[in-house]
Amino acid sequence: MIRKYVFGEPIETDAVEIRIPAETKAFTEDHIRLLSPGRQGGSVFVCPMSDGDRIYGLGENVRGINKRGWIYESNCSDDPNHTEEKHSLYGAHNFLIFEPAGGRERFGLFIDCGQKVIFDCGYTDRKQLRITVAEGGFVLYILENESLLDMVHEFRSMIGRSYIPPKWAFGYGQSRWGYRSAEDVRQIVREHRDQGVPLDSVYMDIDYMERFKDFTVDAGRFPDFPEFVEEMSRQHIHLVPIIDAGVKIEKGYPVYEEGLANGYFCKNEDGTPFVGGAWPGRVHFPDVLNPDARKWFGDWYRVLLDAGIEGFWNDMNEPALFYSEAYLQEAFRKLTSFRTDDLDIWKFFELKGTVLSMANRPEDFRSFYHNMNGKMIRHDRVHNLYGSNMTRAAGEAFERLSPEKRILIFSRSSCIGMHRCGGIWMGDNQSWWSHLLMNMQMLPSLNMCGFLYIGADLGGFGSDTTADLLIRWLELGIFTPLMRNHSSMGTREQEFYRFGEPETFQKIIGLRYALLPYLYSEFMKAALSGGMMFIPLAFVWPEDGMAVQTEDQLMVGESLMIAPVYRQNAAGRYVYLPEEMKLYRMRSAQDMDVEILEAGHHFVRAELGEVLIFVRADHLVPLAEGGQYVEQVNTSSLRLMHFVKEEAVYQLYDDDGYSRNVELAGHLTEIRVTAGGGITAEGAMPLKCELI
Ligand code: MIG
Repeated sequence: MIRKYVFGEPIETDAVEIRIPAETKAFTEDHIRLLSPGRQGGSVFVCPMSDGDRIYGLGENVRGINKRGWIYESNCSDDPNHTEEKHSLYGAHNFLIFEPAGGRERFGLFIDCGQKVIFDCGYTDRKQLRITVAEGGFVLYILENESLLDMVHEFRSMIGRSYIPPKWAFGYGQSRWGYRSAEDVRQIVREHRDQGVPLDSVYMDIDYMERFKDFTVDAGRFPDFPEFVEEMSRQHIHLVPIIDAGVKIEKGYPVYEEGLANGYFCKNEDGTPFVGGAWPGRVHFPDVLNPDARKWFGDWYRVLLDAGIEGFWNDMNEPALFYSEAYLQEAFRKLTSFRTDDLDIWKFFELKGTVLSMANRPEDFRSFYHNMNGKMIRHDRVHNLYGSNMTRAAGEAFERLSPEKRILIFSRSSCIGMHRCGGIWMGDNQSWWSHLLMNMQMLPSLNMCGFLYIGADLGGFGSDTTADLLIRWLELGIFTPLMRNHSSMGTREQEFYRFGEPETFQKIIGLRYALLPYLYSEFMKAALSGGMMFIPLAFVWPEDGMAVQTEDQLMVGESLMIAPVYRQNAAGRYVYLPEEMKLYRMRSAQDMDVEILEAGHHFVRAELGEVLIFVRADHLVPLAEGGQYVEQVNTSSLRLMHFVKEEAVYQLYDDDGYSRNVELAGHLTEIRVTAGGGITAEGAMPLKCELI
């Protein structure tokens, strides 16, 4: 059951795909009360909370799966320090489910708008959920449903099918900010292939461009780029270049010239293009909220598609603003004035602040405009839609330019709605053990909001990693659809071959490739049915008080539960089993030991390099032989991890890995195992199976 309420005059976000008639009577919900339908200061909703009430959702954010006890802000931010006290990261995901401890009714809530929204989940008052929508119109949806999982399905049916990448994008990717030349890339590929560590993609960060100009490739460092793309593709490697939001201001640079001539950049109040600072220096921001400008910007991806590129990542699209030209000038003036000042401590702080607070100033975000169908809309009203629409520009262009084949695209900034045209990565995390846990806890919240193709920088982006952190992180990363090792310039090098134990990496990453038939099936089934791939235990065992509190284990798809180790020097961890399960302790796809564990609390041994996979009763996990790249994985000969008490049935999904039309290309095989060990496989594809 979905009810829709319109407040003021909302700006269309295109987040919701189905037509839902708006309620004609005033807002009168039992669950949540409208405190002030204010204009200035926004609208405020409140909902009392009792002990044990929980809040799920809100997508990309810090802290646990249950969001209660902190205050979150949907305000897309370029903040590379994801510490616990932060309120916003790169995304704005305004969907939550309120799950009462007892008596009252569960409800879901989605606030559809592009301006700032504050979710005070019991921070100001422990007994109150308080939601404030900043000034401007918005649409509020209230959902009711039988269970948490049904509620997610209902929400997802509103917002439409999640983005589906090409299958190769489920392979392992190596990335680093700082690969400067074709030779750098060749070396990475050589190391992986020589040492038998599977690899499908190498990412190209801003270093590949000619002075950070979008849609250029530095000809000195990447001579004959199309030939290089071809050379890589012969080795089954996909190059994935980055695209930034800001377009360099430079006479003669065609992206700049065209954008300027057509008025496709964001504008100041006086109609001149807004000038900001980003990697290329002074930039204009393409007005991707204007449909014509969006199409124009998207068409530029063709330059790289024509060179043979099949995947992209979109960065700096919150948008990240190093400075605005206006503030820069003001800062210069101020700094000069300090020269003659006596600079007491307060003045000194002001001097420091003048420079240190230059980036991402709210005032600057209120100073420029978008042209939305002829109307000038101030940026802060639609701030949270900007990155989404940059990625939408790409997604829509790919549908035109590559109508048959799926193209990989994922974004840093996002908003609900963008889940239909791209995935996301979780941005600039750090090589901290706590961020491994944060990575895990973000996964289900993102799935709830429609984002299925997701992953974090494995090993950590900022700070120096260690071999054990990278290995433990990969032990989680082998389950995430986007599996990429990425790190920042200036940090310790993080490719597997920097650590002198190639076999460990070969085995762990190899396990990912063996699990591919299962992971791809679960991803596709989640995409096609509007379900989740990463599911909190609370959603599966809602009556089990212990399961409900377990936030460091997850179901991955229908058959298996993971319990990653996220503490340094731990040789195992505590695991809670809501029911009897079969543990596969895996050192590789071939080397494992198996035991059945009863329901309850366990300390489970997991040495470095051992992955714990718990299989549910009457469930199967198909395992392939593996391969050096996705295309090499043979999905027609499978070993079955299984825990069969009566009978287990598994629907295996597969397709050609490329076709956009998955309805046509996709096929299911039903694998059935009976208690006696009988196996049958029925479906489109001939399949050989054996039990392990
Ligand atoms: O201001 O392109 O999140 O993945 O390596 C930093 C350089 C800009 C931020 C991205 C990161 C990328 C980096 N970028």
